[in-house]
Order: sequence, then structure tokens, then C-alpha cells
Amino acid sequence: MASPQEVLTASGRDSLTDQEVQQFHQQGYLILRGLGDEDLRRRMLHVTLEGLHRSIEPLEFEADVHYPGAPESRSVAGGQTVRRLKQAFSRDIVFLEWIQSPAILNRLKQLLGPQVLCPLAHHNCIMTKEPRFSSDTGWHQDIRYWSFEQPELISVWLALGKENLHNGCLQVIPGSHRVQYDRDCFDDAKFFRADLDKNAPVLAQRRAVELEPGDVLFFHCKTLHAATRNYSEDTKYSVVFTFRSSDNPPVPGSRSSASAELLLH
Ligand SMILES: O=C(O)CCC(=O)C(=O)O
Repeated sequence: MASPQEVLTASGRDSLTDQEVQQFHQQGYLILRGLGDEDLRRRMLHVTLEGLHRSIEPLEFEADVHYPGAPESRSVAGGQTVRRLKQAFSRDIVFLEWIQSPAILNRLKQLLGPQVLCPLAHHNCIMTKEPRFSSDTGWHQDIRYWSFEQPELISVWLALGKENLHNGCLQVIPGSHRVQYDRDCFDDAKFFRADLDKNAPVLAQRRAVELEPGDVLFFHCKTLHAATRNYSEDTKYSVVFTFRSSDNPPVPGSRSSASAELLLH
């Protein structure tokens, strides 16, 4: 469970307090309660359910990732279970409205600087976690496959419904974004190894990011995080985007530079 000091309530403000800014920099994540505008949240959920119902591409399937618990291929039982509705921005204007709302953009500016961009190459999706055929995502840092001049990006995660340990909420390691871990702490796929004795004290610090509908998590691209499969009866839905400052461009020729970016106003 997140401790009370880590849980802050938006309380009508459209900015972070100094304490919240400091907390983000120290912990590498920040939970903000009730930040998602209720009308926008409902519209995003509607677009999500519609996208699933009509199988609107591009989709990522659980079977594509080969994580523990995932169906072996798209053709076996559960093989058509969707893991992500990709390209969220191309699905409905509501996602742009959400990230451009002062509640989000003002806070990002406080953390990243006056000019904020949203790379479309990363996240830009709705994560769906189905009860029966979802998978375990191992401990990792999102920056592992991203290429920017500096490892300084922030992801914003909006809970469209409840998120808890039972349905596979995110878990994070506070302060891990400030630590340089040895290369051998990670496996070949750059997952932080849970089977390694020397990683045990790090993983013992895990915190569950339990969210109510409309709660938002800001987290740093080097923050170690993981999530289990969904053990509940209901699907979990979360909207995720990533942001950078204008002085931290993607490395030319990398996958991070291969897609357009939104300059936010
Ligand atoms: O919800 C999950 O299973 C984890 C998602 C995640 O960590 C990611 O996509 O980077």
C-alpha cells in the first residue's frame, strides 16, 4: 500500500505544491487523487470499450508479449486477449483534451520545464488487463528501450477504473530512478532480476500503486516498476502517455525518433 505521505489529493488546484515536486524528484513517482476530470474519464472509458468491442486496430495482444501467464499464441484459447489499444490519440480527441487540460499540463511543466512534448512512439495507449488471460510484467525501467539525450521523461497513468494488487496494479520501487544498478542486475531483456539475491533488498521496498477511478500516477522513466496479472473478475483499464522537455530530443535514427511528437500548449 502507498503510505499516507505519498498520497496527495488534487483539491481543485491546477498545480503541484513544492512538497509534491520534491516528492516526485525524491521518489520517482507521485500519486494524485481525483485528478482525472470525471466527464473526460467517462468518455475515455467509452472509447476504450468501443475499441475493444469493435477490435479497432492497432492492438497488442497478450500473446504477443510472451510474459508469464500470457497465451502462447494468438490461435490458442485466450489468444485474442487484448493487452493494449495502441495509438490512443488517433482513437478520439478526448485523449488530447485530457493531456492538454491544465490539471495535467501545468503539472508536467512544473516537472519538465515550460515546453512539453508528447512522443507518440512510446505508451500513447490504453492498457487493458483481462481477468483470465493477462500476464505478469516483470520489474523494469521504461527507459530500457527508449533513446533520448537524457533519461528524463515522465509517464502519466490514469486509472479509468479501480486498480489494486488483486487486479494487477502497478508496483514501484521508490527512489530507484536515482540509482545506477549494475548491468548484471538485469536479464537479457533488461528486466530487473527477481531471482537474484542482491536485488532482494531493492524489491523488498516495493509499493503498490492502488488507484481509484480518476486517480493519476506520474512516474519517472527510470523508476523500477512491475505488475501481476489480473486475478479479479473484471477488466482493468488505464490510459498512459509519456512526456519530455523540448531540450531532451530523441536520438536521431532511434525508434524514439521514428514517430511524430505533440508539442503541447
Ligand atoms: O500493467 C502492467 O502489466 C505493466 C505495464 C508496464 O509496466 C509498461 O507497459 O511499461
